[in-house]
Amino acid sequence: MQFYIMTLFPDMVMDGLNTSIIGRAMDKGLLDIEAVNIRDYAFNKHNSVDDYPYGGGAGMLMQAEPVYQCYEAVKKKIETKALLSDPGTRKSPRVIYLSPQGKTFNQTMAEEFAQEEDLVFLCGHYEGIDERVLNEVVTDYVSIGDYVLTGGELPAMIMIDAISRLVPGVLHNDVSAEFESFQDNLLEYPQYSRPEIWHDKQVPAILLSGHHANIEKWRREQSVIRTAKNRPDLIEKAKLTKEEQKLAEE
Ligand code: 6GU
Repeated sequence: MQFYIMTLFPDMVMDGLNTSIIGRAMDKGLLDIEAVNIRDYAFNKHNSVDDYPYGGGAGMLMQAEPVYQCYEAVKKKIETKALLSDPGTRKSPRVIYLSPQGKTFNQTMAEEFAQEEDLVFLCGHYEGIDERVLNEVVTDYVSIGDYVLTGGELPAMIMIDAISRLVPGVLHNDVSAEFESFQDNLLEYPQYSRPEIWHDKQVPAILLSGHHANIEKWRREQSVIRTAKNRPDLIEKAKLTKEEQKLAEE
């Protein structure tokens, strides 16, 4: 899978994604991440890419033309790659604009984006981007939550992390992406490793019993209790048995 990130801060994105699991997946050739600097497409002698908003107001806006030229350059990269590998099969890439005005990112969206061959992220800064270029190039408006950040780089990195771990081969074992939080709209159960006693605290005895069916039942119950306590909004969407429903109401 190939990610392109249109940004004014390419180092921030590349430095942040080069480590750990995502870095290893890049080394293995499972993922490719390329940051493209919007400033390289500035069209004036000062290399500026921002200007005052018409109608007044606080702050500066990113101008349409550098963003558009950057997008055209990314599209060319994708087309060139497609001609080399599978001529004539590449459709226009999805272009994700990171903004608090977008639809809130979730696991279902991550799974949908993970099906794409190429994904393009557009990171805004200052007070935003000229609406006209957004209308021409953006296919998806995505927010990562109800709070305001200074730019789209961290949201893009978060989305790339969530999407990348769903790409086959990126995680050690492909099952570990299946049994986890948000499966069935339930949070994950608590987990324990050695030693058996730590700071006078015992590992729950059932986990040492070797009785797999009981362990599964206990884990499911823990998930229900935890979700009911921390995320009542999720528990409403979870499909629970009568017994589990009771647990959730306690
Ligand atoms: Cl995607 N961008 C910015 N600037 N702030 C945000 C956000 C995105 N999602 C939540 N807050």
